[in-house]
Amino acid sequence: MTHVQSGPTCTQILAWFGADVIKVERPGEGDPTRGQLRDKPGVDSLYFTMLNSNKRGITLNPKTEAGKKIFRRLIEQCDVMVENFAPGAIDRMGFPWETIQQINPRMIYASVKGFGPGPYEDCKVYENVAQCTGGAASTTGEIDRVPLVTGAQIGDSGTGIHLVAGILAALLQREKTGRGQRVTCAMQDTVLNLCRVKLRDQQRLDLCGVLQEYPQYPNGTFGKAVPRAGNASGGGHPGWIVKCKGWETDPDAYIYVVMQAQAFPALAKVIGHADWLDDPDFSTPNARLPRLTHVFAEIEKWTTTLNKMEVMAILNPLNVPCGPILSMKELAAEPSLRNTATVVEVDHPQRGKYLTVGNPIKLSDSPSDVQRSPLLGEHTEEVLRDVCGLSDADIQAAKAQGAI
Ligand code: CAO
Repeated sequence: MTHVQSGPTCTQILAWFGADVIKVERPGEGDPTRGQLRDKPGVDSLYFTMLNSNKRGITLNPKTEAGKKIFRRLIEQCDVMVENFAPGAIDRMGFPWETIQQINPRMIYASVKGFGPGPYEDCKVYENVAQCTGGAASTTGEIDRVPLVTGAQIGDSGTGIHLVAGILAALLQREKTGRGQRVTCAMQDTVLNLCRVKLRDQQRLDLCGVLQEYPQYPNGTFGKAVPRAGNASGGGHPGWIVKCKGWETDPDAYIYVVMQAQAFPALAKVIGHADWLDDPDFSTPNARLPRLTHVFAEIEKWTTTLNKMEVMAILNPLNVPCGPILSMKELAAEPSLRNTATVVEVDHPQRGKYLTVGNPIKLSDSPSDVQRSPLLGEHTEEVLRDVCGLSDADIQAAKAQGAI
């Protein structure tokens, strides 16, 4: 019972782990993402196909009489029910948690909502709303510029993945107790969880008045809340994005360099600053903190003489942690990601071949075999027969009612 992104990412991972995931969609329309951001008329969008791999698809309207009976049967037969509709939608269909528990005490019922219990619990929430209300936007962006949302879908896909963890824990618990349970994940909570280090910094700011590893230190000003910090590292070792050769015309000609304390001597030498190692202003991490802007500017003088892959090739053997800014174009073509099935080509009866991101979680005994997404209602009859035990006559009657 999932739609759009957060719920489908959760069930897609479960399907890659081998679950028989039955996606239940509204007859005639289906998940709205089937038709959103379409690149080919009349063909399921990449938005849909890339979030619904390895699932069977049925149409079912639990608001009809026949639909309610079928839905009840599904609850009896299945292990886990996942939904991410607006608050109260499943209750309004006539299936509150108490009813679901009564029908199948072993059922694990998992939901994504925008907010947890409190003043906003009835609100509808999309990705960027969660990023803004969970602390990500406030702490992302250039210093003194507008808050920024990130391209990583931490609210939607992030919550879906958190929900997977809850479901698997509940399944393990059920193996011991025989009882199912309710699993809930709020998108605001997930984003805040992923922004944990910024709440760390809030408390450090409250105590110390400054954050020494932030670019605002020592010459800028700190307010009461954790500020936006550009590309500062957020960890115990300073880091920054520096330009590489070609940056004037290539928007991705940059590399992230982490100034890890133990690798600093090698980094200083390779950029032509062996002098820093005996200079009390640069020789220790604490001495460098007020001079980070200068240090990264000197690193950049060196990186702009090389392309980002050359910088990577030189710094990695020196144990300097660094990462080139890889574009989606480059990632799509990266052979190592194809070899590990992290980027996979899938065939689809309507659209032909397309790329998708495979399972990022690798299990040694249970590799994921990425399959295409289902067409709308593709498996309705098969599931109603095999899982729900309906006869041909029952199926025809449900069809006549518009239940499927
Ligand atoms: N048959 C008949 N009706 C169905 C159905 C089916 N198979 N599946 C869903 N519906 C109905 C629901 O019952 C609901 O109707 P009511 O409002 O009358 O009860 C309606 O379709 C869908 O409701 P919605 O409010 O969830 O949909 P929306 O497009 O207006 O809102 C969203 C979308 C994402 C904002 C909202 O679902 C939401 O806040 N979800 C929780 C947070 C979440 O997951 N956000 C992530 C969004 S992107 O991943």
